[in-house]
Amino acid sequence: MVALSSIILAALPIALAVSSSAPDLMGREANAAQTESHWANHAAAQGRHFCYVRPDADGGDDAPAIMDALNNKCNSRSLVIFPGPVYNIQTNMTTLNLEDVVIYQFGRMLWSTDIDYWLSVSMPVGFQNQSTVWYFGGNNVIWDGWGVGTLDGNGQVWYDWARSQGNLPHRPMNINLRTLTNSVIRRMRFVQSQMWTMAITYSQHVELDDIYVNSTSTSQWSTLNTDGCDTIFSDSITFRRWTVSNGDDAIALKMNSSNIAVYDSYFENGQGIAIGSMGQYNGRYEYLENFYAKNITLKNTAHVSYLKTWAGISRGYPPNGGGGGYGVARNITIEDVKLIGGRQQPFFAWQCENYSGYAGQDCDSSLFKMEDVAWRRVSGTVQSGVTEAAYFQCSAAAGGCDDFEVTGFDVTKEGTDELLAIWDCFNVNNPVGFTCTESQAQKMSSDVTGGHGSNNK
Ligand SMILES: *[C@@H]1O[C@H](CO)[C@@H](O)[C@H](O)[C@H]1NC(C)=O
Ligand SMILES: *[C@@H]1O[C@H](CO)[C@@H](O)[C@H](O)[C@H]1NC(C)=O
Ligand SMILES: *[C@@H]1O[C@H](CO)[C@@H](O)[C@H](O)[C@H]1NC(C)=O
Ligand SMILES: *[C@@H]1O[C@H](CO)[C@@H](O)[C@H](O)[C@H]1NC(C)=O
Ligand SMILES: *[C@@H]1O[C@H](CO)[C@@H](O)[C@H](O)[C@H]1NC(C)=O
Ligand SMILES: *[C@@H]1O[C@H](CO)[C@@H](O)[C@H](O)[C@H]1NC(C)=O
Ligand SMILES: CC(=O)N[C@H]1CO[C@H](CO)[C@@H](O)[C@@H]1O
Repeated sequence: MVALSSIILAALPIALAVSSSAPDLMGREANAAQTESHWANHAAAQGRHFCYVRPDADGGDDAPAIMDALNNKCNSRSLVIFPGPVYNIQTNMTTLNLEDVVIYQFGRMLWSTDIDYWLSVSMPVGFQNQSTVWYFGGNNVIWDGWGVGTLDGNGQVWYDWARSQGNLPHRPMNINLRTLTNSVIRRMRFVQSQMWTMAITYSQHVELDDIYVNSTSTSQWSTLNTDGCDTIFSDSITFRRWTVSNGDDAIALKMNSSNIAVYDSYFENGQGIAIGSMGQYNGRYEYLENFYAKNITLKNTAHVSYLKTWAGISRGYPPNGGGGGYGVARNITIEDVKLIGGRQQPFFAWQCENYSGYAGQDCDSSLFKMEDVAWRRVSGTVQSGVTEAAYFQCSAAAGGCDDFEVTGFDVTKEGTDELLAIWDCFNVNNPVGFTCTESQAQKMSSDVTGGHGSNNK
């Protein structure tokens, strides 16, 4: 059936084949089935250099050929086709200077499982000791996977190796979108990432549309640290129609992220949307501002969203220790949320991050300010053990949190119509739309060990 339709579609006029508004499956089949000469003509018509990168016939390492295309012949004003089916990635890649390049990826890039090799080459991302095995950047790049193009980190070997321990040194994320500007990544699939799926760093004006992320473990070991995407030192990044199924943050904003937006997305099993953590670097200022999310469905996630800063007292060093940083998280709005079986408080904020031992101490010491945060029209259910709507631990030294708003809240315990009614607050000034119920400071440590998530911070 599939083969037959590809043959028929391949014979159809080009106009249908390249129309991105063609029905999804037909569009994909038609394009995957196009010949090299079809794409060569397409490139010529647009005055672009052309690269058609086939996988190595003997199953050897495809990374050199991919880099050669993106760094040399097809580095600028180009069309690059990856017809597939499978590219074996056995060495690390750096492709940073693309200019006006269109990439159509129909195949799957599959990373090898040589953990020792990858640990030996993983390249620094420049934050929290995070590292990667692919630096990708450029200007005016369109990278389109037509719903089939896939990066597959072969993550199960990493999940089994990590044995549910967080932030192991040199464990690489799949890709670091780095100094990427005015670009679009769409219809791509990212599965079984080695660590984080991706980080976007030093980038501006990037849209990521119709993205599928799934990192699922089949063993007893978890997919801790398999974040969908972290933004760091970046501005104007838009996520549309993401599906994320993983064991950590779906999308996380980290140091100096601004004007980040998420629309029409579905997140399951992980932590939800993370704002932070922040203030991890002693004495350093950072900001997270102008975040907007709308129409988000979360299933079996820890939270809708959580904000976290480290304590004001610095202990240890990143990635696993830190604190003493300051700055501001402000103008954060999350609207039209459907929650299905949330695992913990829908809303969470706290200012005393510290990995082990000192979690929950010095909670009033952070100078990091959190303000102007709104959650509007949040409905759905949490699992039966959850009692609190929110846990907001704001730091006294920062003057507490200002202008926290929750309106249109309708979250009940599964199987009941019992609305969550406990709003556990510390130093929340003039809450809007909710009333803080009496804080129970002594409850704190049990709430905390109950797990706001010992994730990657
Ligand atoms: C591969 O990794 C090594 C070690 O991090 C680095 O020196 C080298 O530049 C990297 N090569 C590419 C092509 O990314
Ligand atoms: C993080 O990086 C710093 C600086 O390179 C290094 O001193 C430290 O040991 C690293 N920590 C871990 C846990 O890898
Ligand atoms: C994620 O992958 C797992 C394992 O393949 C699968 O069972 C699950 O349905 C996938 N989730 C989504 C949202 O596609
Ligand atoms: C909300 O997002 C979902 C995808 O998660 C999409 O199917 C739906 O059309 C969106 N709703 C609106 C009103 O845009
Ligand atoms: C974060 O932004 C602040 C304020 O602009 C700036 O001082 C700081 O250098 C930035 N941090 C980094 C690492 O770029
Ligand atoms: C708040 O963020 C939104 C984007 O979500 C932006 O349009 C608006 O201008 C920001 N408001 C302020 C006061 O910066
Ligand atoms: C993981 C980590 O760095 N945690 C720190 C929490 O605080 C204690 C006390 O100073 C440090 O020893 C830990 O390193």
